[in-house]
Order: sequence, then C-alpha cells, then structure tokens
Amino acid sequence: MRVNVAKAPAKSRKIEPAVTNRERPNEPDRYKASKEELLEFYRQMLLIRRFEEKAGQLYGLGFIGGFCHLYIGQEAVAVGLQSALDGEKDSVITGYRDHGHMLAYGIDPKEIMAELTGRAAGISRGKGGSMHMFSTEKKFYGGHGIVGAQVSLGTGLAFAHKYNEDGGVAMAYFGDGASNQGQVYESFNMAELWKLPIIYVIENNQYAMGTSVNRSSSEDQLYRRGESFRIPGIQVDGMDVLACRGAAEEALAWVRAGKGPIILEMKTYRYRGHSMSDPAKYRSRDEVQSVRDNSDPIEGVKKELEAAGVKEDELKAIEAEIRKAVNESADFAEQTPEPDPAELYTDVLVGTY
Ligand SMILES: Cc1ncc(C[n+]2csc(CCOP(=O)(O)OP(=O)(O)O)c2C)c(N)n1
Ligand SMILES: [Mg+2]
Repeated sequence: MRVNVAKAPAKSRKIEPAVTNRERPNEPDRYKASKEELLEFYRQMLLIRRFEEKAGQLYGLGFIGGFCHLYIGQEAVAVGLQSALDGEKDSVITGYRDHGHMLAYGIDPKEIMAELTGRAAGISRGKGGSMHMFSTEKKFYGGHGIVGAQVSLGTGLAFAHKYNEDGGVAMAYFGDGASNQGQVYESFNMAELWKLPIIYVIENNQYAMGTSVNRSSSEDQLYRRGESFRIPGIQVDGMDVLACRGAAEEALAWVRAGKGPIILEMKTYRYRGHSMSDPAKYRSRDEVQSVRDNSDPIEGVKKELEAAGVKEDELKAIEAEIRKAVNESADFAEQTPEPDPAELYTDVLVGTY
C-alpha cells in the first residue's frame, strides 16, 4: 500500500453535515471592521510576528533554552477570535504554541519575553518557559505541553463558567494533530451533554510535527469532528482576520444563547518548523513560499487598510512602534535577573498523600 504524502495544504471540501435534525449556526460573514479596528488587527498581528521573529533570534543566541514553538503565519486566528471575547469574563486555554494567544489577550510583551528567557520578572516567574505560561488574572490558563490536555482542562473551565453562572465562555485551542487524541472526544461528549459554554478551536495548520493532516486523519474535514456528539462545526479561513472575527461572532452568539459547545476549524499554516529544532524536511520550500505569497494574514489586512485610505506612512509608523516595543522586551528579557534559587521550592506541590 502506498500512502500519499501531502504536496500542498489540504483543500477544503464542502460536505453536507451529518447532523441534520438539530438547529445549526448561521454561516458566518466576514466581519465588517471599522478603520480603527482594522488598524488594531494589523498592530496586533504585526506585534506577534515581530515578537516571534525576535524570540527565534534569542533562541539562536542561546538566551532561550528548552522548547520554543513559534506562531508565525497563524496570527489572524488568535487576533481575530480573541478580539471578540470579553476579557473580563471569558477564559482562554491553548497548547505549547502560546505566545501569540497571550499577546492577543493584551499581556505585556516584556513579561512574555522574560518568561522565555527564564527570568524572575516573567509572567510565570521564569519557571514555566515558552510552553507553560499563565495569567489567571487575565483569564489565560496556559500554555500546555501535553498534546490535547488543554481540551479537557478547557472543558473544565467551561464547566466552572456554567456552575458559577458568571456568563463567561471558554475558548480552547488545539491543533490538527491533537484533534486525533482520545480525551478530546470524552470532552466533546460531556460538553454537549451538559451544554457547556465552550468554543473548541482547531488550529489546522496542516501539520503535526512532520505529519501532514492528510496522512494522519481519516476525516480531514476537522470541523465535522463533533458530529457524533451533535456538536456543530464551522470551517473558517484562518489566514483572514476578518473571517476569523466573523466566525467568532457566530460561535459566541451560539454559545452565549445556551446552545452548548461549537467547533471552529481554522484553516491556517505555520511558516516555521514545528519547534526551533525542526529542519522541516517533510515539505518543500515552494509550498511555504506559496502560502506566504498568496495568503499572508498581515499582507491581507494591509491591503484592506490601503483600500480604506490608510497611507503608507501611517503603517510605517506602526511598524516602527512595534519594533521598538519588541526590542525593549528583548533588552528587558536579557537584563532582568534570574529567579532566586529558593524559588525552586515555591509553587510546587510538596506533600504526601
Ligand atoms: C500526549 C502527547 N503526545 C505526543 C507529544 C509530542 N508532540 C508534541 S507537539 C506534537 C504535534 C501536535 O501537532 P498539532 O496538534 O497539529 O499542533 P501544532 O504543533 O501544529 O500547533 C506532538 C506529537 C506530546 N507533547 N504530548
Ligand atoms: Mg498542527
């Protein structure tokens, strides 16, 4: 038997949903953003891009150790979706590719970069690193290294929102690879049964480490993965920030109306390797270049801005402002002290059962 290796990202195939005997969400429209909102999307996506490029450099220079997974290419997903959330009450949880989600939730780049370099001023006091960053204050619950674990934990967050009647919605992100994990389906079952307020976001960036989605998934239309649990799903262009925001609006309307969970499959692409130590031999340079040339989310919003009459100078000024903020975060992360050795014994479970 010959297994086909993907030459290009999986194409969308429109398939009629199997679940027909229940109400379904509306097909989302692209979000109609004001000029100010478009500028804010541009600013946030560029911040993530430049932050990640800098993190890559610091890794190369040895300032960052351990694992480091970059979000370059996927910026529209976190920015578009999280811009629709209510930071006062909604919670977010994701996997190890988490810097962009933190930045999109308004967390200070200095605290994130200092976490990457393992410094005491980092958001998790330098003890979490790239994969394990938290800010419960901002309702950001990590940063998880175990593939798929955040789906069950996110379902728990949704349970807490419902139990406490706080009106919040949980957004749990996971990858195409994670979508084949068993605990995801146990979580789906419970979430629908109890009508929990959760948006499951599958960031389908086409690869799980070196394995393409077509090579690993018998049902590669991942938005359909909830159907045997009666959870509806929507497939979204994850390279278009306005499509992402539009989908978030529909998903939130569904969940906030008490109709239970929903799945958003975001079709996206990561430009860099799986982590900093990935030589990316499983795909061609041409494949990556063609996505960069044809679907880059930042270039896309730049075109929208130009059409809205924003001048090149204004965009250049934003670029300069972001470079400055990112450079400052890197300087801070290099210079601020490491945690005191006594910190080895704080915030860890020490005890007997
Ligand atoms: C339970 C578990 N199995 C395997 C791994 C090793 N691993 C880390 S990332 C990864 C691929 C996950 O890919 P995907 O869910 O598509 O997310 P992406 O990296 O593309 O964001 C694997 C297999 C792990 N960390 N945890
Ligand atoms: Mg993936």
